[in-house]
Amino acid sequence: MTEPKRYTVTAALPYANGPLHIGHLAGAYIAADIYVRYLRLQGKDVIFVCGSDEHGAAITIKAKKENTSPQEIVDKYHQIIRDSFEKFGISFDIYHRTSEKIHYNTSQDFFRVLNDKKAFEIIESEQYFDEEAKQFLADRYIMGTCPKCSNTNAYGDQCEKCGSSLNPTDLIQPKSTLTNSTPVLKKTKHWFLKLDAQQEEIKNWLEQTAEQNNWKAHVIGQCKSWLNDGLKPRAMTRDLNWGIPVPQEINGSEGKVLYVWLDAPIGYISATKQLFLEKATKLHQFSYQHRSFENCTENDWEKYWKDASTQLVHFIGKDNIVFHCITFPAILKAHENYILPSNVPANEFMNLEGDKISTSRNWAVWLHEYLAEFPGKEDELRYCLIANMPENKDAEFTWKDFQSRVNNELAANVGNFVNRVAVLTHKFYDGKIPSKINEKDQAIFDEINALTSKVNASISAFRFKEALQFALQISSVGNKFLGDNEPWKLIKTDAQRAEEIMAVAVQICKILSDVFAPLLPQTSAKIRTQFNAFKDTILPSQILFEKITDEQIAFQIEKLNKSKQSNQQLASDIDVTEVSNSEFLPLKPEIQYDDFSKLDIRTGVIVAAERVPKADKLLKLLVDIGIEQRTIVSGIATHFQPEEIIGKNVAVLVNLAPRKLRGIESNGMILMAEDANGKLYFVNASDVQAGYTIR
Ligand code: B3M
Ligand code: ZN
Repeated sequence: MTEPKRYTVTAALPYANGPLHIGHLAGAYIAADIYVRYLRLQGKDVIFVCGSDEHGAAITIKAKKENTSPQEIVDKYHQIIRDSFEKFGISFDIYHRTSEKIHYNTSQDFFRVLNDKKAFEIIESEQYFDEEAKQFLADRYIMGTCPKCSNTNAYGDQCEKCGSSLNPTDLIQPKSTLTNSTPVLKKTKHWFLKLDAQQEEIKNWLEQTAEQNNWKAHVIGQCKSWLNDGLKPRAMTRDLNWGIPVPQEINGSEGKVLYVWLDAPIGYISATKQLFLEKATKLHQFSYQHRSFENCTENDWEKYWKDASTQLVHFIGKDNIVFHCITFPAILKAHENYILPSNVPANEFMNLEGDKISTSRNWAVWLHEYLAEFPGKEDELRYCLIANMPENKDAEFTWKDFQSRVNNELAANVGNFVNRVAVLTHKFYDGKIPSKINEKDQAIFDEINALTSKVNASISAFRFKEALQFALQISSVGNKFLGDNEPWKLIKTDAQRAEEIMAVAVQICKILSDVFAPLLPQTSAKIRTQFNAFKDTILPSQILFEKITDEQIAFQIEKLNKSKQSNQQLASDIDVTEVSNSEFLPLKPEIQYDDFSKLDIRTGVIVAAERVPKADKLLKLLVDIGIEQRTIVSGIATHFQPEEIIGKNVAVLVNLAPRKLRGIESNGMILMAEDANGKLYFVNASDVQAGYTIR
């Protein structure tokens, strides 16, 4: 395959509806950042684009939850996310947002072109409409009972209890979450991308590209299962008031916005346009680029999206595979003139302490909190997330593992090596770097160079975990080299040899700093600084990695336990309602007030009670109802002893027609409450006397 001329690397646009957590980092951003830093170091022409995804129901639902406007939500979280990325050192060339004008224009232009090229068909279908809120309901705005498992809180697109994927019309007793009213089906027209017509074309392209570029098995596997099911037309518009309007001049556009999954990936393109616009006008500040943009023009963005010698790579999490491997390529193909991705090295999910990361359950390690609680330790987290990266299967982050990896791998291996070299250089040579290398030490360099090549090959193949392991082997080799040669002893017997050994050791530190540059950029920079860029005299030695203490870990685990406790509380509250929902009797049909007012219910006091002979269940009661005393026969003998209920306040239905039970005329009925297990309780108002009306 010919070497690409340039690279366009994208990382999924996070929804601006919440802060970032470690799942985001491990899913897409660290992988993308390693790859891009690596390409830059190889002198490649590469751009790295990302931004906030500010449309879709994800945003409007969050706004509703926080009782604010979608605009406030996206403004707030865009800042938080952007800030966390920057502090953590994810080296985007631009972090854009989909609310920018340039993005609206780009997306609407795409829509126009697709429309002109007949990539859409307009399909009329029935969708749920909330008559009170006067709007069509996005899937997530409809809740009801799951037809598969009877969960009463299933969403229009999915039941979170049994995991079934649903259509809103599958729900039993659907309710609008906006107004709690029952939505009605109403006809509406939408623009559907004719994916069915593109099936063969997409299939051929995918199979060929995946084969040629060695796509991950789980990624191509997911694509194949979509293709096997047969691609179906997919709606690219929505009836919503939050999003990019369908271009006005198109017939029937009123009230319609672009589907968020149409505009979001176009966000990569508009971010690129913005990047070159800023570069061309020299406005651009936030950049890790080494490549000079000096003579670029604002039109240069096109090379990164339209030139066949550009390689396009999308870094995403596995939940976004279909949109990046099928829908977006189909859009780009239908538009024509655009290149398609060469690879989509999606990661799987990172779990946390045995559970799925969940924003709503606050089961996450939030990036902004980590940055505040472990200042200057970005690489410690980055290291753990790479070492456990869910490249081909779900993986797990635990705080204990974090501690042991930092202490036993980073500090004990890398930190220890670099520190020993720095300390000895100060001790023996007043910090002056020994530089005389003896040819006979070539073998050690051969070994290390072989490892360096392996690191590079692994990064090129998107195997970041493996790359990190090879990188760590370099410092293991360094440690062993020092241990085998013991320069601290040699210095007394053979000073020249000791100096040669130390010269090799310093070189290994330099190689480590180079190899770590894409993987652990902060560490790489620290080593370089410590050794004064490997020129002349080094700086006073400093610890590279502090040990993570048991207290720090206990604090984090405690924090998670607190979320777990409040979740359990929440779950048990829910359980109570769920149990009672299923065990209470169904509600009776509605009655009018008149029906109710026929009942004459009064407070009473039991003045006497005795068993009814030969009737296990019956007690004969004398009840004071204020106006008179009544004999009432009640079926409560298996629940109460006669003597224990004398003096009890009760509620009595006094106008029930008399009836005879075991020969005794009963004049009324004592009201009882019965729980799910059949246990009975008196219904009473405390502190009242007999004779009051209950109504
Ligand atoms: N915002 C979904 C997500 O955050 C979506 C990705 C868009 S990438 C173009 O998982
Ligand atoms: Zn279900």
